[in-house]
Amino acid sequence: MPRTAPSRRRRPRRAARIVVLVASIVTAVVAARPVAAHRHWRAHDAGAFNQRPCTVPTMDVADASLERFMRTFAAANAPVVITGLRAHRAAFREATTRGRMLDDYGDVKVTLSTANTFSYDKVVKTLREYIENDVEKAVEIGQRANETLYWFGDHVDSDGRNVWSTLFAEYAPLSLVPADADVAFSFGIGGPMSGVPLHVHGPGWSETIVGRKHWFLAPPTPAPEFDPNVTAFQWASERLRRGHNDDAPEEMLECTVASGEAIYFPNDWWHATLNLDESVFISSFVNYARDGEGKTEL
Ligand SMILES: O=C(O)CCC(=O)C(=O)O
Repeated sequence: MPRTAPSRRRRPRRAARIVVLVASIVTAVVAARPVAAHRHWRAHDAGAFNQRPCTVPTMDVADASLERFMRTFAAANAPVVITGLRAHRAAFREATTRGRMLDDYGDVKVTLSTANTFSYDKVVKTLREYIENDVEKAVEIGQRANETLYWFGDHVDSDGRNVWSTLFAEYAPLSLVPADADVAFSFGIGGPMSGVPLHVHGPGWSETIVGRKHWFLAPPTPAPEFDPNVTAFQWASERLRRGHNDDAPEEMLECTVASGEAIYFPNDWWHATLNLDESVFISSFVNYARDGEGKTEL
């Protein structure tokens, strides 16, 4: 009897076992390999802007009702900051971590505006390029507004789809928004000292989800004087250095709106914004023409 026959029959099984073993080792090694962990959004030392007093009236969400807001602030066309929202926003914060934005939306093309008042130019990049190149770098004094890119507001793709509707569905509207009002959301991410110079439009809310956003607000008249081609950071820094207020004497209100806070910007009020940290935020532009009940329990 040839002695080689049995071993030839066993060899394929042994080879298969070796293949399975190698495959399991490779799988285990790949699984154990640390996934490139994404860092968190970063806080920033905003210098003199770390400690600005808030001159806008504030109200805790627990004391706020739609009726009280409409009577006290909407009817008077006056701004207000709502505090105490952070505990209600854990899920939305989780959906908008730096890692989730990169993993879930990194390849989505976003339309960026230049950071001047009239947002003259638009630049399209992937969200990953924007986060890793633009948000990463704090805006500096002397940086030109038309070379400073900012993402908020423009969220409809060229084919008319809104890839952000899934994310927006996770954001429960504020209770101070009437249930039957027309609401348009505008979501954004900004790097340290980015923002928008003075401009006006209809009323709405801006909630800071992550980071801090400093707001400047002035009533519709008199219109403040400003250079629309200077970044919000440069304008705000020069204003601070001058001892402020020659642009809109005594009328310019300021407040840092931190994570879990929302500001109401009334119709036609001038406003400028300055993100102090890497910040995530969402605005709700509201048609307050129609009255109604608040939407949620927030
Ligand atoms: O969030 C910002 O920085 C700008 C918000 C704003 O002013 C707007 O949406 O018009």
